Amino acid sequence: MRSLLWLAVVGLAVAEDGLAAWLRYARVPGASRHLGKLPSAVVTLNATKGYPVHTAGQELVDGIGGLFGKKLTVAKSKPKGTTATVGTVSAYVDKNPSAAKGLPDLVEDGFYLKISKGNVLILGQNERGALYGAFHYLSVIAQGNVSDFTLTSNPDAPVRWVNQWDNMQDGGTHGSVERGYGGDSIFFWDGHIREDLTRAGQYARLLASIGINAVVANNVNANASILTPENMDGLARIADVFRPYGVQLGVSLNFAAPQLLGGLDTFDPLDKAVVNWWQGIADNLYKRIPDMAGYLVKANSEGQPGPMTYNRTLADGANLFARTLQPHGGIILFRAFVYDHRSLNQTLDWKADRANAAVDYFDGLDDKFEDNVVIQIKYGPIDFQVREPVSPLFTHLRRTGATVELQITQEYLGQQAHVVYLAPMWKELLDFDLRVDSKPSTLKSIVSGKRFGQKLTGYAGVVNVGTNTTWLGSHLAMSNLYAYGKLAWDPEQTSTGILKEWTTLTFGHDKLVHDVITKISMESWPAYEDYSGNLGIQTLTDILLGHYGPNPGSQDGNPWGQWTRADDDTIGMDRTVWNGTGFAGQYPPEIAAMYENIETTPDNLLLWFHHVPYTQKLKSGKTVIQHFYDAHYKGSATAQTFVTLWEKLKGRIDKERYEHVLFRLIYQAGHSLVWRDSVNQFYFNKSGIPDELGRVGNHKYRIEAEEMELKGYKSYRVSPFEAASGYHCVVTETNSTVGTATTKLKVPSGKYDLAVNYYDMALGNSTWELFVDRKLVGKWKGDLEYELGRAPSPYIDGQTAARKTFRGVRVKKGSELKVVGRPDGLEPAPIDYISVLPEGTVN
Ligand code: GCV
Repeated sequence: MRSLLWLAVVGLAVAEDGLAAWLRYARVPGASRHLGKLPSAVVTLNATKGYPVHTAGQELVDGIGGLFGKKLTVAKSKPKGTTATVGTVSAYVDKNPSAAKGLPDLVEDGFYLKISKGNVLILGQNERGALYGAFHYLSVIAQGNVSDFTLTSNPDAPVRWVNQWDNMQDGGTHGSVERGYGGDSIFFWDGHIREDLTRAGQYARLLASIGINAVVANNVNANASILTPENMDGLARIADVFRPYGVQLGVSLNFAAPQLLGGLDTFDPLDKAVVNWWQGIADNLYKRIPDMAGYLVKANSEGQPGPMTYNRTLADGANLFARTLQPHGGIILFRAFVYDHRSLNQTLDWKADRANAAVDYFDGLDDKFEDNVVIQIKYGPIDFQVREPVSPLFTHLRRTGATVELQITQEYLGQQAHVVYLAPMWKELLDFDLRVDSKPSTLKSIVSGKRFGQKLTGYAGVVNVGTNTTWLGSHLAMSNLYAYGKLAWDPEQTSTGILKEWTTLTFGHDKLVHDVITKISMESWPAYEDYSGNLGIQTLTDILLGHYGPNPGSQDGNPWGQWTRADDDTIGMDRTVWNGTGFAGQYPPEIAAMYENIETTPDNLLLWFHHVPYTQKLKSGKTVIQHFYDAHYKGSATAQTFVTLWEKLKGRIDKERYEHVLFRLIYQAGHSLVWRDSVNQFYFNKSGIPDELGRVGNHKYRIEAEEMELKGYKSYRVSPFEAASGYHCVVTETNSTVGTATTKLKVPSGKYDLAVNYYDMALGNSTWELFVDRKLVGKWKGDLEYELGRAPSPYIDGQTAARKTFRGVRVKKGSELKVVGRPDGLEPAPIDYISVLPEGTVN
């Protein structure tokens, strides 16, 4: 009876809503065969409740209990039988002085594992390292490996932080988590720190299991009110729930806080009153949180205040905070994402270039920063695009340490409504050799501190989890968070190796499950690049609104500097030194020379560095425009296969997660076609150059809604034009009129897949019904704004365009096809077109 109860508890603990992510501790196949190779008791050295060694002991008990059904006891000293001993090296050596010689050198947070005949020794350089070791051991046995081994594992870099862009209250510029697609903030609510921080503690647990040592909880676009005494108390509560996992808290600051909150008439970083004010803040924070990690600061960028407001340098700004942190041992991550969108003029200045900004602003400052300043640099010079060259700023900081900022939340990369496994992209960036002084200088060697010898370097990942039980809004997106932690610990790990581990821990051991997830994941970034933006032109998303759907025209003609400079004949940014913005010259000479020359620039960055005619030939022999057309067809075709691949897993994983992922993959498949058609139509109209294969603009299976017989519906011209097939859709005549669009089918009798392209705006939940010969084929609701976490939009555009497909519908020649749309709120049940596709065809 007791074991039944135990199983029930384990079963509940691993309810497959995603909350446990990769820490499910689900029963290992054939678990009972391995019991003899596992410890029978846990011994925790130097374990104080609320600190990592104590947590490690608990995790070992829970983990081995869940994975193998073996119930362990916890002891302070060695009981009889096999044991798992966990603690710091120093605590171990205190008890066993003679063992010291045999132990390896560990760096901060490193761990040592020795598994022998059921006895497990887990030692950390510090308490956090001991917990990392315990998680590592549990991960290994969860993957079914119970054999003996010894391992010394040290992190590649000391800074392994995550940033949350959580606003203090809902209704910030982009909701409660800026660029977050997994629900509200787990930390803040209504201007305060949440009372219930259970999820924050669970988040810390996940992060600790992948080696992350600090979380900045509030948005870099910081609200000064984070520093009120009440909110500082709240921050201390967050630090309290992080501490058992060895995760430290960091805080984002608003540079103007002395004025906004402190009542001073200035925030000049060299003003004595300002310095004193910030010192008071640091002292007050550390009084409450003695182990606080430090600060994160975004200054003089996108409207944020900073030192340049007072003609001070960025170093003056960073050092102000650094000095106030020094007595407390904190560090400051100072962001290099500095640019002035008010000064960028595309029309008047051919040489204007946002990409130049970071190196320009940091020029000459390398030796001006205090030792506890780290410069946090986005991987590319613009903004988390689907493909960017590595930021050249990494090569300009040799004395000051740098962290590379990666984005786990898929702001420009499908917002978790599209599956995009990012590890392959990050690996490419980390492996890129920047050839400083003509010597090997991979990005990973720079951010590990090995190349230039700085002490404080590493990784910062923008994660933006929310209250959704899936954390990020999508089960598959969690492989990105897992991979981020793994690469920050050891960038030599492979994308497929990491994925394999994650899949086993998240979905189990079934080979087919592994094959399918590997294939989908490994094809996902190339596919997304293919159907969004090619040849280094950037993501081609709507950069003025949600950064989600296609809108190539939005890139140009504004001061945001993500320009493509596309006109009727040519496209691309000329970033050469000889004729362009000079950006290529910011790299060390070998790399500069490669990018300066069109012949040696890789095709995938051609339009990043060069302005060329659409007819420019690539190394593949194709023209730029034909490559665009082909890539968009290829990428969207790949996205269709994700659905059929996933469907093979029906019954092989739990229904809850199977359905959740399937829903998203079907949506992605439809939206990839929206991307394909919008981008292709846009460049076809601009260039006037037809697709050699005659696909663009020719959709033989399509019936345009505006050409059907309309009752209660009217034709509506869509903007941007390319977001609608035939540039038009239909909308109901009023907000309360039911619309019908009817047509007689001309196709031969048979079975068809019927696909309806419609728009799901965030203004209501319209419903649609599809009939063939008055028989209901199916109905659906426009509620994607609730079903998907992606940025909602109130417009009929590429963000809201979606597709609903009904497979295998029998129709006759002459059948009546009818869609009935019922508007809701301000959403007028818009329909773009209906495709009548021979079964299995996607178009
Ligand atoms: C937090 C981009 C994003 C902004 C973000 C900014 C940054 O511009 O769209 O939401 O602001 O980067 O990284 O600071």
